[in-house]
Amino acid sequence: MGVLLCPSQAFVVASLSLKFANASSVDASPLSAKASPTYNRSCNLARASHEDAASLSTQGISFRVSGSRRQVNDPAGRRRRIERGFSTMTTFAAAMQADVLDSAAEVKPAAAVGIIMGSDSDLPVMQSAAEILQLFGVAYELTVVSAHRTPERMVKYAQTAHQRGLRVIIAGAGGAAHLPGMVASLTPLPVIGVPVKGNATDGLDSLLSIVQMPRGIPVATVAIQNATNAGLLAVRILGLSSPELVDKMLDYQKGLEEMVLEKAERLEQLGWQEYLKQQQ
Ligand code: RP5
Repeated sequence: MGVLLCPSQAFVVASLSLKFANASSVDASPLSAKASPTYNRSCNLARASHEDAASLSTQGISFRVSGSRRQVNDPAGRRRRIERGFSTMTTFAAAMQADVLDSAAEVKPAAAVGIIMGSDSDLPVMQSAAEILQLFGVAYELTVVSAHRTPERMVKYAQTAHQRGLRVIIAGAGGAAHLPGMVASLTPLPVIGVPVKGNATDGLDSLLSIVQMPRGIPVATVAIQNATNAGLLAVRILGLSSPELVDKMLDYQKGLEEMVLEKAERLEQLGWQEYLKQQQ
């Protein structure tokens, strides 16, 4: 059994296979965990700066987490600290009796991108943005926020987004597509708008609603239905502070190039009639 502690609850986990953002995790040894700012965030220890601290006690064992350091006192009062960033909770498992959450093994990294849409009917289009973020390993959240049907929810979402750690918002909407623009007016974050094609028109209504923003409130608008590009643009924005994402983007672009070159070669070999026939 391994243990991950959050201030309000203690998680007992079968083995310390805990995952943290940035793929940082874990010692192999049971009952040890890596404390990191992300860990702290995951636990709501502190929307917290690196140095914020939280503590709790369980059956006489007290824990203090402060940034990337952790001290563990066992019941006998012996203090343990292994090294900056690590603690070993050797006496902890036996003492645990607090909330047991099996899902603790699935500690989610904080979302960097918020994907929102005016209706669940937009989801078949907006899922492409989520797929891209998954491909690049970018943490995201996804939900429905309607500018017209849930205006108060929209205001709250947009005004708190940057405080919650989001760095980019992707907003999709169809018809009178006011969501991206209104969200952009309420947040300092970059907003990427996805015009969704409705049933009544070809999507031009959504495109113009999203793209024709007044000076001062930009929305980066992608093509109608093109949530894929919204995801890719979000990755590129995040790449400004992540060399790893830049490398992944270069790989992705290389993949596109190879795909096209392969198609061109095949087309040239087969001739266009046979190529088309084989595509059907
Ligand atoms: C917009 O109205 C939504 O973004 C959606 O594209 C459109 C239709 O919504 P539903 O009637 O399908 O919920 O606000």
